[in-house]
Amino acid sequence: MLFRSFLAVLAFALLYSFATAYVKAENELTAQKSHQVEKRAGYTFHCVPEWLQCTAVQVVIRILVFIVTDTGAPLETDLVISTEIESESNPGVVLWSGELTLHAGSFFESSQTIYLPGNANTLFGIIYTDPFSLILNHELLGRCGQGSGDPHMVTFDGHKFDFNGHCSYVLTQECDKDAPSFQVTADFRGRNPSTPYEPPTRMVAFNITNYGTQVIRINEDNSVLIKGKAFTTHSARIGDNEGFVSRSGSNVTIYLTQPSVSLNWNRRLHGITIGLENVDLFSNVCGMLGNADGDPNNDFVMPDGKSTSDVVEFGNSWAVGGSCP
Ligand SMILES: [Ca+2]
Repeated sequence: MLFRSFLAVLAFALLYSFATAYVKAENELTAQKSHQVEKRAGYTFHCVPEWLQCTAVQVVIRILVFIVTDTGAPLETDLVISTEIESESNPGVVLWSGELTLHAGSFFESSQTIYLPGNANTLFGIIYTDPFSLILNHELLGRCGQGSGDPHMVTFDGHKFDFNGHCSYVLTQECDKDAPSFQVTADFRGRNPSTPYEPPTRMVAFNITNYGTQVIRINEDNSVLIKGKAFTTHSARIGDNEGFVSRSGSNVTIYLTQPSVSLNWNRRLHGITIGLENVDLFSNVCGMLGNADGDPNNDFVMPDGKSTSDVVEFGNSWAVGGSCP
């Protein structure tokens, strides 16, 4: 009797966990505002790009494909979907084409990671699939800003400029100046160590803060502090669920969960890319990497809200107080 009860509880638990997982997937779909649903050939089809991440030379888009059959039964045969991603900035230009395969027996499947050439800043993916016709006309899911060398900066909206300051500067932050939920600052120093405050300069160290508290520090020697403590392993979590840090050679990769921001630092190139991976951040960030509203012509906004066309005035306006020699 006890054993039968146990079996019943186990069966219920399994059923419940399955139902929960399924509902969760549906909720995740609902949470994504960018998908459209097509119903063809007995299927309800969801195509949900999950996140976008940039590096200096390429864009990575991972696409999650969900499929729900009318009967609620899993797929009986493999389903191959032809997909193209088109540039919105250059309509008609196919950036990527390939096939996504949904395997028989699955309800939904996390799928393809796609590497696109070029820079994410002007890239809007439009995904067409066949045989489902137009499935998706999605918004850009992430924006990437970057700086490298002495330093050549590219804002989240693709505006390029050079700035040879020698202080610490706000690269990006939530626009609330008193207590931004996140802020990334960079220390700029001269390429010649004997004249650290003379151009040409480059980025050498970073602070990432959360509501004013330092979460990550990348030092000039590429050592990393997580909440003030030295990070000596290959990878580590930040707090309970605040993100992670990993290191490989001269690269440091950081991912913050709240808000969804990624950073890739390459000390050898003195290059950093910052990815805003949540559309809620678009138009809600400030700093040297601009406002991420999609318009490259309005990025030179200073902390007081005024615009300027002078790159020196713009850069200097984002200097961290007390950081200049
Ligand atoms: Ca802009």
